Amino acid sequence: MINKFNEPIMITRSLLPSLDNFNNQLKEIWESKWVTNNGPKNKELIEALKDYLTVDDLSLFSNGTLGLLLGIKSLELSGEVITTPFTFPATVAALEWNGLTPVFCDIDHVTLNIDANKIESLITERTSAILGVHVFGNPCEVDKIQKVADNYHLKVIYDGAHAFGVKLNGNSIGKFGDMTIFSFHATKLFNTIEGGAVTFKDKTLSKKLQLIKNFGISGPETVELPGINAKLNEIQAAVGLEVLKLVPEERKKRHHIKQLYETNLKSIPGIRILTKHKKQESSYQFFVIEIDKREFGMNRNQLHEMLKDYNVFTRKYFYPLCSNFSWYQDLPSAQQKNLPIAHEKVEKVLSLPFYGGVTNQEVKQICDIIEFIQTSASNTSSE
Ligand code: T4K
Repeated sequence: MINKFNEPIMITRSLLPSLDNFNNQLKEIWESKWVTNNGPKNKELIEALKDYLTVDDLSLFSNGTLGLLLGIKSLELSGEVITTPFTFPATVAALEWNGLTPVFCDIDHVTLNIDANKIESLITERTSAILGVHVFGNPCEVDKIQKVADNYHLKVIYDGAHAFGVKLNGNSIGKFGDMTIFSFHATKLFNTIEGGAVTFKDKTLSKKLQLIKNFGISGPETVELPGINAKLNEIQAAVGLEVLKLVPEERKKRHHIKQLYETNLKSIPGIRILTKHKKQESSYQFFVIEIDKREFGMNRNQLHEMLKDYNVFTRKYFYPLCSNFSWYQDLPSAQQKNLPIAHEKVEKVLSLPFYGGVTNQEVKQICDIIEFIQTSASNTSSE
């Protein structure tokens, strides 16, 4: 028998600065009395993130979803956008709120990203863009996607909510396509509690994004476009400035945890570990496994439930598929027969607890529990 944990082990825990350091930031903000509307902490964070992400420019938002929604708005798209069904609801909601129709494309069976080879067959006269998601921080096939987009004059947007700090062949992930969106939610390795950023290729978008997230206001008496309020406030920016200092150490810890998981899980039958591309710098955002029911002896849902008995809380990201939302039931691209890989994978994938605060002992115990569950399941099925 394996012992259960005394305290729940969650999928993640927010990376937060020391209260002393945060209080120093707060003191400066209080003294300045400038608490929002593109203040000094926003400006400082933009510079720090440009440096960290090695991008020329970026725009901060109150959360990743609004970054995506308004980023798409700024590109003035119309008609249909080809995207993945295997993502967080925010991706597809951003299209919906822009009056765009998602066209769901099946996913790659290894990376779980949009299958770049299947995009072209979905292009119609109404297609205006491709919206890829770097799922679990693993980059889409950016070169192939760009080639298709160039051939058909389509925009390329990447939802990089999980891809903070990812590099591909040494290039920042924020430099691919026309636009990339990052999430700085409390569950992300780099966080501003709630927050997000947009990086973009077209330099003129810098001003447009600034306007769009600030009611379209460009001066005390000038409104240039119909905008909205999606600003990151100074306190969120201050959290970001402090959390960014913790990121290198947190990444090292997560790298170690990832290796520990890999070592301890690799010999358990029926587990595939989702790995990164060879020439990729990881975001260390998730640690994800795939369960093969036949080899493992039980399915992903059963494992997910059994782990709860041991006080281990895993997540079935991204179940359910976005194409299964009731409001898409009449879309041809949302039909199950068109998305076989997405339907298969969404039943198999499980995200395990992954954050710098998990101890070696805890990782080892989680792996022992999974192994114990697997051995018991295969003994039962062979009886
Ligand atoms: N695109 C993609 C592909 C995304 O995955 C997301 C968000 C977005 C766009 C939109 O970005 P944002 O608008 O959120 O910036 C979480 C996050 O809320 C969400 O940001 C994230 N993706 C998604 C994958 O995960 P939940 O509903 O699973 O989170 P929740 O509240 O269950 O928290 C998970 C665990 O995190 C808890 O068990 C404990 C820990 N936690 C959570 C919170 C809220 C903390 O330690 N502290 C906290 O404050 O969605």
